[in-house]
Amino acid sequence: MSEFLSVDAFRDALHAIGERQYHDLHPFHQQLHGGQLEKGQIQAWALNRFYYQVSIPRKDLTIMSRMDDPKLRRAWMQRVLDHDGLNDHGQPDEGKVGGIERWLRLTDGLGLDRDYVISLEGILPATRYAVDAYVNFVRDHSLLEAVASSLTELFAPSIHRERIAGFEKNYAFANDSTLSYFRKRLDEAPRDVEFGLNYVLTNARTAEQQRQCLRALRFKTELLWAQLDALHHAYVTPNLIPPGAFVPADMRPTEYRR
Ligand code: PQQ
Repeated sequence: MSEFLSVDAFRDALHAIGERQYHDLHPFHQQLHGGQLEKGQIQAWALNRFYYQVSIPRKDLTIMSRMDDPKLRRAWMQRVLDHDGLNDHGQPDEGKVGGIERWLRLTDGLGLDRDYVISLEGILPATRYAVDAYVNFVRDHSLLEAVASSLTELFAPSIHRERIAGFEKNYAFANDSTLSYFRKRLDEAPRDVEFGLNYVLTNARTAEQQRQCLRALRFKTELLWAQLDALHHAYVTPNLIPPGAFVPADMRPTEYRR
């Protein structure tokens, strides 16, 4: 049995999970940010990641449905609005455009058809399973574990900064519109994560609860990692695209036969 950790030791243990296994370490991200991917491979990443984007508000609303305290729900509500936005059009309220619309500006800039992206028809089987696992996790575990699972956002601003710099340096599609999602998250994520981290540090009152939180955060890093494994397998090497999944214009899909 592990023992109860001091607040500082518990915080360090949460951070250590990010150090060890956050998806900034994944080769797919390193190639993406380092300018080593072709446009079709980046299209595949953005298309698949769109399912994560649209599922985040479903995940946050699932968490909210488990909260009894209106104050807590009000605070958490901001996350849903950040992604869903208060309008879709930009002018004159550009600041109120949500993350989903901003992500679609990225997929527009990459030359993907919006209706196809929104249809989710081209995503990889593993993307669907990994993302759904997140929504199911927050439904099926304690509220404390659900909040803890969101704490990968501790590590997201640094990957977003790396991505903005890497895209600007390496890819012609990088511009204010295609980067707007990531720039906006740099303001939003620190506020979310401060709240979430505080909640977890305050409400994990036993060694068992601390352990559950650490496991929840680990589970989350794994589902992020699994998405990149699947992208790498389909679109980098061995480049085996599952039947029905998106095929970039410059790739010839393997024919699967019985
Ligand atoms: N994670 C959440 C969450 O768990 O509630 C919300 C977000 C993330 C975002 O809005 C993100 O943009 C985001 N971005 C990345 C990334 O680009 O690597 C990772 C994560 C994450 O760690 O879950 C999030």
